[in-house]
Amino acid sequence: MEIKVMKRVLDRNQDKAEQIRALLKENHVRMYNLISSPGAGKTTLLEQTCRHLGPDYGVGIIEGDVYTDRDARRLQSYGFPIVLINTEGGCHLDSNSISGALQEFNLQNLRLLFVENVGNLVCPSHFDLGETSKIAVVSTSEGDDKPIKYPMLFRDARAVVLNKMDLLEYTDFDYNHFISDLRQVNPTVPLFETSSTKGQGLEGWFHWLEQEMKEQMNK
Ligand SMILES: Nc1nc2c(ncn2[C@@H]2O[C@H](COP(=O)(O)OP(=O)(O)OP(=O)(O)O)[C@@H](O)[C@H]2O)c(=O)[nH]1
Ligand SMILES: [Mg+2]
Repeated sequence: MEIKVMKRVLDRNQDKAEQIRALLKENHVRMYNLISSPGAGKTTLLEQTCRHLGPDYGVGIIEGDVYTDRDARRLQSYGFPIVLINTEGGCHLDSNSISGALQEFNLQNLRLLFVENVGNLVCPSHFDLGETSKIAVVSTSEGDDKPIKYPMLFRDARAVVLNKMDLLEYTDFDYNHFISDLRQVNPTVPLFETSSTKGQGLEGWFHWLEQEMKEQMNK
């Protein structure tokens, strides 16, 4: 019985996600769904990315947070439209809430929409938001075993950011182990090794994003 209920929830979510994907495509907007465990550095990465792209790039942000507006406030100063979704205890965003949030944007002014999902490596991976791509963010202080323990996200991700590289030497994170597990789960996904607080290693991420946007223009 419970399984049937869950299937209905996921089916409904999937239908709405497909509608969102079509709407975004029609408006030439790419939507990136950032997923990580709490504190891996999603907001910090977004701060750096917003700073790099500048206010005229056509960026929008949907900030998913359980209760607070703290991350949305951190991102406010970059001058991009931000819509906050408080899940009130929910461990992930769903396509219905994204659909509501999209009505707050003028899609014709947007090229790139970032979604910061709720900090969680499991639930957000199961809910398609209609995104163009999922981005997995993981950090060295979480341990090197995440790709194998949470393969769904790493399998689906179009890019992986390994953040907090500045802390590598203070942890027991085994870099080779991480790479070998990641490649087992996803042999080809681009990997960016960054320190978002120190601003290191971000050029590759920025370059990849810009290439993605160029691809969009050529479509
Ligand atoms: N040393 C170090 N700290 C970082 C780095 N990136 C983020 N942090 C710190 O890690 C903490 C969490 O970063 P956030 O960007 O808020 O992480 P988040 O993934 O948005 O967290 P939630 O929204 O709670 O899931 C903050 O204190 C950041 O300053 C990094 O590359 N190196
Ligand atoms: Mg955050």
